[in-house]
Amino acid sequence: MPLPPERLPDAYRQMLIIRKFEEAIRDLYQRGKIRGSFHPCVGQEATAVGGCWALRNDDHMTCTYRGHGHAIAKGLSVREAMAEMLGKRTGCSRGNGGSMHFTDPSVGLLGANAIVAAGIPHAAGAALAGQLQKKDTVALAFFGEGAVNQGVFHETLNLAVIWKLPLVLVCENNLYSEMTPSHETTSTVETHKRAAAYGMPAVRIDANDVELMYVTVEEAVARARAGGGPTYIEGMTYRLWGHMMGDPEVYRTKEEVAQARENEPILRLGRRLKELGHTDADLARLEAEADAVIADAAQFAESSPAPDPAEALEDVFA
Ligand SMILES: Cc1ncc(C[n+]2csc(CCOP(=O)(O)OP(=O)(O)O)c2C)c(N)n1
Repeated sequence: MPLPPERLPDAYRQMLIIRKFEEAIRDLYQRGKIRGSFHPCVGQEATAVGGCWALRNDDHMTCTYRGHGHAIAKGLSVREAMAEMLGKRTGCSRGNGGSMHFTDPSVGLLGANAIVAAGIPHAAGAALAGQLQKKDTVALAFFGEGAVNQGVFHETLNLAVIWKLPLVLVCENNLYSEMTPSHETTSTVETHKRAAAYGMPAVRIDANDVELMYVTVEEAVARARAGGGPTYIEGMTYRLWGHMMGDPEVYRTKEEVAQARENEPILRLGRRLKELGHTDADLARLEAEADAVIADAAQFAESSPAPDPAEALEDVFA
């Protein structure tokens, strides 16, 4: 089932919220209000929105350290996400996790993960749990193409087929693993061919097209829910900002990035909305609504208290 055209303005606003979230936290980082670094998803908003919008609230999702967009698209409150970035008690992980540990079980967000490929078996575990409990829930794992050389990637894909797990594997192929062009590290850069070798449906798509992303994931989710097992989707995209704050970006040219900007998902959805008859004023109104969400979240986060040092060990298991 395609994304109905009447939902496209909402998708545009949602992608803008994610883009503006990254812009706002870059500003806070530069003002010294966010410690450490973070990994922006600017340019990859369509994989997050198209992918997560095809899921139900009770479906599970895991994502990577580049996961702010995935988390927000799955339903994490923007206020809680912003507060987590600032290490505040009102953050989704009570200020203890930060950028790479966005988690909210109430919306099926099992967690972002800093370990390359680690979210893949976690999602498979959630899929297995749903299967054993005879629920019709599905789990989706987002990961980068750098994950395909990790052992757990292969172990999980193998078992997912054998056990017919209700699992959707979404590889966001942005051509670079951290700061290394993927063809320098990966023998089969068309990663869906690896997945196909395990015996599951595997496709490669233009994932900067949010409608295509949505319909592809939606079909995979429907198959998984009906007992048809896992699907692999390799979504071709591009990271417009550096790998992390402070990345000198010496591994790619400015011309390459400028060219990629012509193909970025928000610009493309804006063009599509205009083809459908939406006006510049309509798009400006959606952008103003996104700005308001971010301003509210920033105000909430900045005015929230820091965690009390006495709480430091409260969520520690052992
Ligand atoms: C197991 C493991 N090895 C190494 C690293 C260091 N590391 C951080 S990001 C990264 C590259 C990941 O590339 P990719 O999966 O393509 O994701 P992208 O950064 O492009 O989103 C590496 C090797 C890590 N976090 N985890």
